[in-house]
Amino acid sequence: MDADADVPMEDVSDERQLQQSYDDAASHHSYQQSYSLKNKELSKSNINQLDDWVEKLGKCEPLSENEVKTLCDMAIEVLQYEQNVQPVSVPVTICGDVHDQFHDLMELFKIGGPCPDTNYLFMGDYVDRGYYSVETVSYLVCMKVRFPNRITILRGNHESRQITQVYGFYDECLRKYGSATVWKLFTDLFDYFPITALVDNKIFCLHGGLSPMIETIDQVRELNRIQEVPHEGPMCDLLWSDPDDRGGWGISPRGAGFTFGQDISEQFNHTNDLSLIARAHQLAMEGYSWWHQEAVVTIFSAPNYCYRCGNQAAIMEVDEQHGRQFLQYDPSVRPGEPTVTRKTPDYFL
Ligand SMILES: [Mn+2]
Repeated sequence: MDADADVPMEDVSDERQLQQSYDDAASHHSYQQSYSLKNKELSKSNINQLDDWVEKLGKCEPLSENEVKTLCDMAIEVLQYEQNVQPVSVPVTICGDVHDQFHDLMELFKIGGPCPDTNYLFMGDYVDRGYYSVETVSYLVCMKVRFPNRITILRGNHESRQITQVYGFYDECLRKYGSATVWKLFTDLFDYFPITALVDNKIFCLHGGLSPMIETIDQVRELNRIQEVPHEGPMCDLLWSDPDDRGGWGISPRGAGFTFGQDISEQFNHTNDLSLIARAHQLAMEGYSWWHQEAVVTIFSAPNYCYRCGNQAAIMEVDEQHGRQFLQYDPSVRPGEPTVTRKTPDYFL
């Protein structure tokens, strides 16, 4: 079942003109500049400020517009030097769609362990669908700036100007800030998010899936990612595609990206010496689902998606020996809501 199947197709075909203007705006950025800032240490005052923001956001209180501006400036300093295929070391805990279920994100950090004690890799879709996009994305970006080597945040298909205007983030910014300024700050920042990660050269992680225009991981490295998510082409496919039971490439019912079969996954993993493709983007009732005889795994980390799907969420721990363990969890108990008996998370290989 598609994560987006319960709503009208995210058809972006009518917005090419809008796309062009974003492309123009983004094209002057060159992220592969000098690395002089890469290892810049956070000052004590920056650390204090970030810790204050994390504490405030932890109570689900949004930052002020000025604070968001400062945060996004700091985040660009970090993210512009990350790569299209961001290298990540083990151990790491890999997470799928969070959307804007802020309280469930707090539950995720309880289940998986607090950052930076646990290393995290999030595979996109932090905004849209619910009520706390602002708090959720602010929190994750704060953690990224505070602990840049402990948390990786990839771009999902919802980290886009067009999609967020339809599915909630834009309206939420207007509601909470009275203008679109914060929406613009964050959507400009999304252009800098890495689009894929490579865990210990063996697990290729991305939001959507494969592209018929990408045979090797080096081809992903050659893309210019600092732009709005295009409507077609390799960068679009990486954020939109889905695995399928049918072999070969297929037309995606989403209107963007492709479906890809087991033959495609096996070839890609063989060509690139991979053990696994980890991706998100689709609802999984148990929080994760295997595809293509374990060549591909879907991880979905938004329990009871949209507050009504009744699914469990999961995250995948990868240890130093590349052992994998899924941790499943149910929706968090929210203040004011009736307390329900919560299942103990299942731990298994
Ligand atoms: Mn998605």
